[in-house]
Amino acid sequence: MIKACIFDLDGVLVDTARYHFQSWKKLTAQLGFTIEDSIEERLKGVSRMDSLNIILDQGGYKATEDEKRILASQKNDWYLESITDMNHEEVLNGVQEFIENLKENGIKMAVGSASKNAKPIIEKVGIGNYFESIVDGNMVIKTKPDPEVFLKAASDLDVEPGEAIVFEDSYKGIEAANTGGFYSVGIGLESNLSNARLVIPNFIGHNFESITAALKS
Ligand code: B16
Ligand code: MG
Repeated sequence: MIKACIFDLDGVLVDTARYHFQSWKKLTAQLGFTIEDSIEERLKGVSRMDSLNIILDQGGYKATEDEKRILASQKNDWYLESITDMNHEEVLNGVQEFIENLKENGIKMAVGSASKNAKPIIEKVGIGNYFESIVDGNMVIKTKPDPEVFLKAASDLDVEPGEAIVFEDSYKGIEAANTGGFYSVGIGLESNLSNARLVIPNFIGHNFESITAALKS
């Protein structure tokens, strides 16, 4: 029996990916190289430092650990600047109706995100009241594909992984959900999320009943 839903943040509840990517592009421009748009998929759900390593690697840029800390912090400053005016309009289409339906069905809800900025973003877009727990990148040691972030959220909600659905937009996040023993639902393209138990393009037209029925079929 499904008692809870755990949501990734970026790419599932809100569209912050473009702000992350713009800030990374600004950083690489400063360092004197450009990154391909195709790299964006690889950065989904990946921690700030791991993302920086992927980007520097692509540009063939060697940096010391101290320089990396400065670069990651510079990127985060630009990112925070760009999300200053985020508001409810940036909640992805169909999300508000979906979480409202879960609430009506008595389903517990949590967020499990790699982002260290998850809490202020959720408050800014005005959906904080729906979630009993927000587990962010500051609260875990192991990053996705390790299931720690989702296991912590399930424990906060007092449910077993087998009683919860995880919604994720990244391959690594789906892997984390599967390893943790959760039902995994991918948000996006089947071709990027082939490891998910179910893939939907977005939440438009979905409710608790339609998702649980699709997971059982
Ligand atoms: P921050 P999610 C992830 O969020 C993003 O997908 C990823 O692109 C970003 O690098 C990561 O958060 C860390 O974010 O720099 O704000 O700590 O998809 O796990 O909600
Ligand atoms: Mg995501």
